[in-house]
Amino acid sequence: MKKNKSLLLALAVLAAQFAMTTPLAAAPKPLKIGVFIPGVSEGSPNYENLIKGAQRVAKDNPGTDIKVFEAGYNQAEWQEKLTSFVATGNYDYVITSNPSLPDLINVTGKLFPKQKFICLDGSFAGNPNLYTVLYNQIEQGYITGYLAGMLSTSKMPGTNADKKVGMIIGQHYPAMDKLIIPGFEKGLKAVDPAFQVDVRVLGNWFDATKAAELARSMIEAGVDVILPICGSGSQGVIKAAQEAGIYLVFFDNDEYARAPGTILGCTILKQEELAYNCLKQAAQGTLPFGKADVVGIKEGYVEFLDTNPNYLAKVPVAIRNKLAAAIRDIKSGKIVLPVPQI
Ligand code: RBF
Repeated sequence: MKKNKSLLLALAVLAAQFAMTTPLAAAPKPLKIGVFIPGVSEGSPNYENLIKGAQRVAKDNPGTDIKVFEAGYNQAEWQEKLTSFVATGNYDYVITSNPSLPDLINVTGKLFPKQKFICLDGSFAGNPNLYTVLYNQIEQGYITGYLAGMLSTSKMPGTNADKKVGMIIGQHYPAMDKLIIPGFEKGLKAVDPAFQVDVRVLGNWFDATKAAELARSMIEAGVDVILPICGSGSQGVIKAAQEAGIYLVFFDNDEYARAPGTILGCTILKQEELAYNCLKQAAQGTLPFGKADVVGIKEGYVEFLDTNPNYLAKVPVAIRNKLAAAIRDIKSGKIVLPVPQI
């Protein structure tokens, strides 16, 4: 008995020494995450990938609770819905993605001064409870425009001599007008300064029938490549492009499989990765709340998908080589595309 006691004592001393000298990695703690979707996730890859990023964190941190709230398409209701979501939630972090959200967070945040927010695809510095990350969409636009211009001036079937390509956008907003459109134009003009962009506004992020009509009228006017940025409305653009035998380039996500041979390029945002990394850092106490970051090609969060079989099969090698060179030039700093204040 005595022997057992002293053995136990020795073991306890050893265990205590081990605990003091060996810093064990902190076990991942369960989190309460609120995902606020300003719209509807289905058909909008940035939202779908935001949810996936949060779900990956939940896998790493067992016991984590995720609530996803879709605020719908009526933007006039978003402020009130954000406030109600935060009020009921008791979340460690509310994560969202949209350029218009920092302004709403600044209002709602005043009512809940302990709530931490993370906003991707948006930018605001100086709120100690908010961390934002903006994508360098000048780079994203440039790469996509450079490809669109080269496709449009190629001898590929369905193209014409007009130096005209199109965009169908959900609506105008500062990131669209100061980053995406100027970046796209810059890429086009790197192919030929005569290029013009025909920009049509859908007026929402879902109406595929109207998006198809806009695409048809553009195609009649001589557009042979279109970049749709209109959420689930893009399905209508795909239909019209397939009917007419023209080409599409896409933003945000790997969309090649939706229209093989029609969609000839995707410049994606690594939104799932970014959401995951931000939440992990927040949980570890290292996310710099109050700061506004920008990430682009160099940081690995904007990427052109150049190994897809549809891209390799359809896009001539001379075009692919030029695009690869432009991407290398952005990475090396030979082409600099800084992001202005939005
Ligand atoms: N993009 C989508 O794919 N789906 C949407 O429902 C959507 N809604 C938006 C609402 C507002 C008010 C703003 C400013 C942008 C919206 N976007 C939407 C665009 C999105 O933030 C991003 O700019 C594009 O997806 C291009 O990366």
